[in-house]
Amino acid sequence: MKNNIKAFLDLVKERNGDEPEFLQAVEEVAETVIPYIVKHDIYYGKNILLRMVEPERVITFRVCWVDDSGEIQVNRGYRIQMNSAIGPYKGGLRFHPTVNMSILKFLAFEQVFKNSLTTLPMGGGKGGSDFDPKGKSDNEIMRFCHAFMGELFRHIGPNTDVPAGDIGVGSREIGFLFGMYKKLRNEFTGVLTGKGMSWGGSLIRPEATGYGNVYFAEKMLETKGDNFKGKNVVISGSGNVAQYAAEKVLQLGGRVLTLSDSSGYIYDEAGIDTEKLAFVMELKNVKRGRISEYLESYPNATFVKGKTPWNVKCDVALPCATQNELDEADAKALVDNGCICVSEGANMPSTKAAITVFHNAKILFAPGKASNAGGVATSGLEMTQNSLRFKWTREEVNTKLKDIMSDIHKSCLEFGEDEDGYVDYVRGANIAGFVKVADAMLAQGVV
Ligand code: NDP
Ligand code: 2IT
Repeated sequence: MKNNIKAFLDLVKERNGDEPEFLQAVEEVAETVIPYIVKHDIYYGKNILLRMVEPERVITFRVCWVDDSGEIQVNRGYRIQMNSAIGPYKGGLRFHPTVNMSILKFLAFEQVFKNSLTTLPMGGGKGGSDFDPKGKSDNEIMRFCHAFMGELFRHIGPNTDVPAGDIGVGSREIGFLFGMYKKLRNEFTGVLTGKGMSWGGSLIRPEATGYGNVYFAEKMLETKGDNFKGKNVVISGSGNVAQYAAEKVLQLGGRVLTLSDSSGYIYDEAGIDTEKLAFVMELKNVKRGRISEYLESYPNATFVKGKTPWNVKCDVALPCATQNELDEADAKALVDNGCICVSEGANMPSTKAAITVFHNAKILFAPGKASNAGGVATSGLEMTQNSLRFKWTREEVNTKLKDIMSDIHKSCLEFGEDEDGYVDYVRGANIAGFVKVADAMLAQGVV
């Protein structure tokens, strides 16, 4: 078995040697899925995983725009159309200076498995740009988004590829992107998700990733007869996912102790309650400020510059910022401090060594492709509502989201339960995600 995995990974490395994040994501999948393939004749010998690591299509393009001082700026745009076996390509757009081929291929690859887990008919894709939205005016953001869509519109469509938000792309950016798509195509369609409520958006989509992550964590705690009541929760990030994860934790009776951004984290021993969270939402979403400014209103909190919050003692940890933000030493600190549950809101926030620490300590650990799937699942529900030309209520969407998170949890148990009863959610999510896509690929032949 080890040889099979090694031979496969050697080949993938040979072809993608300069893409460390992509290789990291592939390695995690290969180690859990190849043993399953070897045991199942219908998948064995068909090079299915090898087909799945090769994007169906990669698009890169130039994005030129004029900044407020009149200078011409040049950025790079991307869309990775990874796998369309079970539905149109679907996945977010990330605008961040660190965006490159490796980051987007890892995200697109994860998205294929995640979307398969949602039970909805969505293939996997991801895109974005190395554009840095920080410090840009609204007009600059608009000009960039319009320029970006000026090329992307050729490659997407409601039945082809449906982008959405990710880091640096929220409702403001989706609005500008949608406006340009509509102008160029002269049609009003559900080509993007995360749209505003008056022009095709779905209720609960803004909340969905954070809420879904907490619903998933709740399901994990339930397997131990436990829940969020009175739990101390450490959260990283302070963007879309972190904010709504915090909101749901508070609603379920937990205490939120930390939030962060790329400058450091705030620790509020008294707890970040509903009022303080409303302040954070205003600070981050409207004023577009830094999390350290929390102290100007709540001086009893502390700001720890340049650090992640994993040394803060907690019961539950929700990494909701970015990839590889939680390493082996952080994982050891969490376990030593009594943390019983880690549920990833971000994509691949835990390093491979960190996951090994969680598994060895036999604590509850959910990989992002399962626990953060609520966002894209609700995007799928937005697509359904667009096709129906209809709008569901908050309660209807929220109930569907909860049911989907519960179904994903069940799929993880089906494929991830060890003999001693411990659930390896990584194995469970990878195999459950793989099976549906692989079956579709087999049915469709070598294309
Ligand atoms: P936002 O842009 O709203 O927020 C991102 C947050 O993470 C900010 O607080 C940001 O801080 C922080 N962050 C970003 N990059 C880094 C970094 N390199 N180091 C430390 N902190 C960083 O994005 P989202 O909340 O939407 O996304 C967060 C994570 O969740 C990502 O991994 C994304 O892929 C994942 N995700 C998002 C979904 C969605 O629906 N939005 C769905 C599923 C997963 P700063 O402001 O300083 O950059
Ligand atoms: O990583 C993700 O799942 C997202 N950024 C959301 C994708 C989507 O299409 O809603």
